[in-house]
Formats: sequence, C-alpha cells, structure tokens
Amino acid sequence: MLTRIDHIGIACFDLDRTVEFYRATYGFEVFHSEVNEEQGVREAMLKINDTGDGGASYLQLLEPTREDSTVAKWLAKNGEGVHHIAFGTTDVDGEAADIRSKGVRVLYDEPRIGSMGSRITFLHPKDCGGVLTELVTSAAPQEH
Ligand code: CMX
Ligand code: CO
Repeated sequence: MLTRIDHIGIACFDLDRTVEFYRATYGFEVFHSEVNEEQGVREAMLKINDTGDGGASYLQLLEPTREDSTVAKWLAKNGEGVHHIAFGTTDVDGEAADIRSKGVRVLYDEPRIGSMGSRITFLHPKDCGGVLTELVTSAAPQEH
C-alpha cells in the first residue's frame, strides 16, 4: 500500500538560494541535506508534516551536481520547478512489482538508495500522465 505523499521533488539551479526562499517565505527549515552521487544531485529535505502511517512528508529541493545528470537535463529543458512526486510505502519492492504488472515502466530492476538511506525507484513519466513518480521506503528504524 502507498500510504503518504513522501515528498515533492523540486529542481533548482541554486540550492542555497532556494532553501533560503522556503525559509524566508514559509518558515520551513532544512531537516536533512546530502549529496547523492548516483542520482547526480545535492539535495535538502524540508519536513512539512508527520503522516498517519508514522512517516512524514517533505519537500525535496534538488540541485544537479553534474551536467549529465537527469536533473541538469530537465532544468536545461524546463527551467526550475516541480520535477517529481514520491509516494511512501513500507514495501517498495512489492509496490514496484505490482505496478509493473499493470504495464507501467519501472525504471530500476532493484530499488536504489535515496534520501536518508531510503530505498527508491521511479515510474516512467510517459506512463503516468506526464508525472515522474517515485516510490520510497524509508530506512529503518522508522520503517516507513
Ligand atoms: N517529469 C515529466 N516528464 C519528464 C520528466 C519529468 N521529471 N523528465 C523527462 N520527462 C519527459 C520529457 O519531457 C520527454 O518527453 P517528450 O519526449 O515528450 O519531450 C521524455 O520524458 C523523455 O525525456 P528526456 O529529457 O529524453 O529524458 P530521459 O528519457 O533521458 O530521462 C527519465 C527521463 C524519467 C528516464 C529520467 O529523468 C530518470 O531516470 N529519472 C529518475 C531519476 C531521477 O529523476 N533522479 C533525480 C531525483 C533523485 C531523487 O528523487 O532522490
Ligand atoms: Co525524490
């Protein structure tokens, strides 16, 4: 089961400037930041609220770390804005298999490592009405 909006991914050219916008405008603070070399991003997670499944919802602010990353390519084409949405589940493997069986392309054979040690995969935007969609299982001990 998918039980929450885990995060909304927002692509930007300048992470520090964008973090400051969200702080000054809304009062959101950085909960966690990291570089994910595999995904080619420097990111900041802003926690918005806890969710009924014991997890939480975040904004994920993303700045590319290299020219050939998916986010750099997307920014060059679209400019800054909402890049993807992510649903949370305790079973990313099962959800990915189930969704794949419905004919939606799942981009990874095995989930990869995402924010805060989570396990993530993506659904192709062309099979999801133009929305790049991520599935997330948070790292233990949170188990969400
Ligand atoms: N949202 C909606 N549509 C998108 C999209 C997005 N974020 N990214 C690409 N597309 C569309 C393009 O507009 C294009 O459509 P048209 O053919 O109609 O022009 C089509 O998909 C192909 O796009 P592309 O620019 O040629 O890009 P690629 O096929 O090389 O890559 C994708 C697209 C989805 C496979 C790639 O972005 C990917 O692997 N994404 C998953 C990984 C990721 O996004 N990592 C960064 C976030 C990390 C995190 O969340 O932790
Ligand atoms: Co994401």
